[in-house]
Amino acid sequence: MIFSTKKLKLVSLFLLTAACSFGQSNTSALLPLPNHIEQITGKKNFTITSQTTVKTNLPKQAFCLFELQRILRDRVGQSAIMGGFTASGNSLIELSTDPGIQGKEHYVLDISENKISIKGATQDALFYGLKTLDQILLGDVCNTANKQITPIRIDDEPRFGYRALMLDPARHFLPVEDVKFYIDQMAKYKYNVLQLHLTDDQGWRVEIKKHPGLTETGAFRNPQTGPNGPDNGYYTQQQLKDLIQYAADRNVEIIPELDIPGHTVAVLATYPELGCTHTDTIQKIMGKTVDLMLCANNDKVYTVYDDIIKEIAELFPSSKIHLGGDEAVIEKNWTKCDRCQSLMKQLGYTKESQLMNYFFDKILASVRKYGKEPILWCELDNIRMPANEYLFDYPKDATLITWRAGLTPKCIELTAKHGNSLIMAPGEYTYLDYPQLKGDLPEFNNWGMPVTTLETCYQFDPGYGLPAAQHAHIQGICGTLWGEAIKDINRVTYMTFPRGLALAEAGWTQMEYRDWDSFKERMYPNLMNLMKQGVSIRIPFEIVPR
Ligand code: TNX
Repeated sequence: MIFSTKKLKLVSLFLLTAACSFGQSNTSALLPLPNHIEQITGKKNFTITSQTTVKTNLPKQAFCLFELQRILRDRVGQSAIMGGFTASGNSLIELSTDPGIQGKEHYVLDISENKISIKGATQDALFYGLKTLDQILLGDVCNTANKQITPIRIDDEPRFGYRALMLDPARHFLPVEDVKFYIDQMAKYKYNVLQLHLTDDQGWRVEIKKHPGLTETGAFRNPQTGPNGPDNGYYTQQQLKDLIQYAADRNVEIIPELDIPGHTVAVLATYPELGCTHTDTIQKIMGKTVDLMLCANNDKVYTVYDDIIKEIAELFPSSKIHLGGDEAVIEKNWTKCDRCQSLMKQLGYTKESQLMNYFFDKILASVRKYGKEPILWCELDNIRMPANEYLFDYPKDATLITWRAGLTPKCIELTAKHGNSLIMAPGEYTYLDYPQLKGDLPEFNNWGMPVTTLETCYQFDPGYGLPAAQHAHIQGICGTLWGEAIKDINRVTYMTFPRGLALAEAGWTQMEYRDWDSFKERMYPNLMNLMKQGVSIRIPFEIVPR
C-alpha cells in the first residue's frame, strides 16, 4: 500500500504519540489515577542513595514511617536514614503533616532533584502519598532500577470519602490472617472502609460475651470438619481489636454488619424462641439462605439485640453499625405469626411491612443509645405497593446502600428527597460475587447470576451521570463480595481483582479523568505486582487484543 505524503505524516505522528503513550513512565502504574498530575520536565532526577535522609514531624512509631522504609527497601533495596525534625541534605525525603492542606485525604507529593516532599493534613493523607510514590516506583521500572525518580508534582484528593469493599465471612469463614491480607490489597488502592458481614443464615462470626451460645452453635455449621474449616469459625473480640488496629494503620475503617430481621438462621439455631410463633418448632439448619425471620413482637429479640449491639458498639470504633434489613420475607413470617398479627391490630397497621418501622424503631434506639449511626440496605418495597409507588420509611439518620439491580435511580431520588445519605453498591456494577465472564469458573456461576465484566465495572459512575447537586448526598461506593460460593482467600482475591481496581478508580477519580484505555494500560503493572506478591487474581484475557 502506498501512502500519500499527508497520510505518511499522519502515520508517523501516530507512531510517535503511540511510542510515547506506550513508553513506561512515572505514571504507568498510577491507579486510581490521581486527580491532578503535573509532569516537571527539564529537571534532574531525584536519586536515592545510602545518604537519603527522612525529615518528619511524625512520632517515631508512626506507621507511615515504617511504610516509607518498606517501599524503599522493596522497590530499590535501600533504607533511608531517619533524620527527624531537623534533617537536611541533598537527598531528602520529607514526610510531614501540614494542617494548611485542606481535606483529610488530600496529599501533595512533590518530587524534585534534591527532595521528595509528601504533605497532608493527616497521617491518612500521607499514607496515600506513600502509596502513590510506591506506584511511581512500580511503573517507572528503568529509572527505579537506577534508584532514580523523575520530577513530578501530584496534588490529589478523592472524589468520594467512602470507598468500601465488603467481605462475607458469615457464609464462608475467613481467618483473621486472610482478612489482613485482603486489607493489605485494599490499602494499595486507597480503599478506606471494610464492611464485614458478620452474621447470616450460614453463620454467626463474632464473639458476644453475654451470649456465648451465639458462636458455640452459630459459628459451627459443620462441626465434624474441624474448628477452622470454611464452614466453621468465629472472631474473638481480642482478634477483632487487633484486626481493627491493623486496618486503622492502613486507613481502613471496619464497619460491622449484623443482618436482621431476615438472614438470621444462625441466631435462631441458638435461640429458636426469637422466631415467630409458627416457626418455633421448625428445625433450623445453617447452610442455605432461607426465609426465616426474627419475630417483630417478642421482647426477647430486643433485649438480646440490645446486649449484642452494646458489645459491638464498644468493640468497633467506627461511628456506624450496619443492621442489614434486606430480603425480609414478611409474608412467610410476620403475616403468619400470632404475636405479629396482634401487634398489627394494636397499632392499627394495615400492612405487615409497616411492622418494619416498629422493629427498626426499637433496634435503632439501641444503636443510638450506644452512640452509633445505622446503615441499612435500601429496600424499596415495590412488591406490596401499587405499581410505581415506593414505601420509604427510613429514619433520617440511616445511611442507605443501594443494591437491587434497576432500583438505583429510584434510591438516589428518594434518599435525596428524604435527606438520607446513600452509598452506591448497584448490583449491575459492584457485585463482585457475580461471574466476570460467562463460563468463568462454574462455581461462581451458581444461581445463573448475571455477569459483571471488568469493563462493566469500569463504566460505573457513582454519580449515575447526574449533576453534582443531585448526588451531593452520595457518600461513595461499596464493592460487595457475597460469600456463598467463596470458600477461601484465593477465591476472594480472584473475584475481587481486577474488578476491585476498576471500582477503586470509580471511588477516587473524577469522571473527567477516567478513561477505559488508560485504565487498561495502568492495570497491567498492577496485576503483575499483585501476582508477584502472591495474590490470586483473574487475568482479564477477554480484553487482551488478539
Ligand atoms: C442478595 S445484596 C443479598 C445477599 C446475597 C446476594 C447474592 C443483599 C443486601 N442481599 O444476601 O448473598 O444477593 O448475590
